[in-house]
Amino acid sequence: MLKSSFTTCVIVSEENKNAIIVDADKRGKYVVCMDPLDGSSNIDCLVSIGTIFAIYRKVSSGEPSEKDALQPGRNLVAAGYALYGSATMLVLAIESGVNCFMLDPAIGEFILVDKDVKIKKRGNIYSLNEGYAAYFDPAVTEYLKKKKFPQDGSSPYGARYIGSMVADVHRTLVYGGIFLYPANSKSPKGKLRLLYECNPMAFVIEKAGGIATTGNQAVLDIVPEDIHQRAPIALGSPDDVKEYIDMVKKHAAK
Ligand code: P6P
Repeated sequence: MLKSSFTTCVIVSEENKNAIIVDADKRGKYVVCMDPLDGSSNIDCLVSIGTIFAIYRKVSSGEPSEKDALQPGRNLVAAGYALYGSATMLVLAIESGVNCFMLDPAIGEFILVDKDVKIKKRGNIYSLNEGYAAYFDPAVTEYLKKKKFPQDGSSPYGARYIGSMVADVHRTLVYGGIFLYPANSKSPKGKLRLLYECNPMAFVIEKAGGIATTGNQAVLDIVPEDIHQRAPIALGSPDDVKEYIDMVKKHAAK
């Protein structure tokens, strides 16, 4: 579909080892990085899954190549996802903000249902796979302890983890809180892919007023070196992510 849209010249997909270079007679000016069906391991149990996309302009001169996809997320023109859940929702982030479109199957059209979406300043949900707790960095362990056993008289956070990034990020966008897939001793770069998972979701969350960090730097500032490279990520409500960043800094200072 993208090739026949005459708008793209390079396509990076989670499903393809190498970037797809569009035939010269069908080329356009955009570079698209995508995860066509993220969370597909959840299909058999009917958990929500999704498609994630990130769109850049080709900025280099000459023949398109895989290198045209190695741009920092700051260069994104647009990004977003389609969530296939109890309804089908298209979430599109552009420079001016985030808009949500729900599919109305009766008319086969996507209807604008949430305009200029902004994430809560602080939520009360944390979301990560605690099955890796044995391998967590001390900063992650202490951050989680603070969420579960707050010492300031506040209520503990709720724990929610679906294991499908599009569903976990959409819940975070709508309800607030923090989603994390941090690095750990078994996965020093985390698991999620920078170009077609971390960057597009970071772009959506930042355009909605949230923060997306590796713990040490903004995800969107990473200059990619490989189209399938991984990156650690913590994203969501600004106050929640700032608290996490402060915890990482505290442990880095030790
Ligand atoms: P884990 C799904 O396989 C996926 O790529 C993301 O959608 C999801 O956030 C993550 O992996 C889940 O990974 O290690 O918690 O099973």
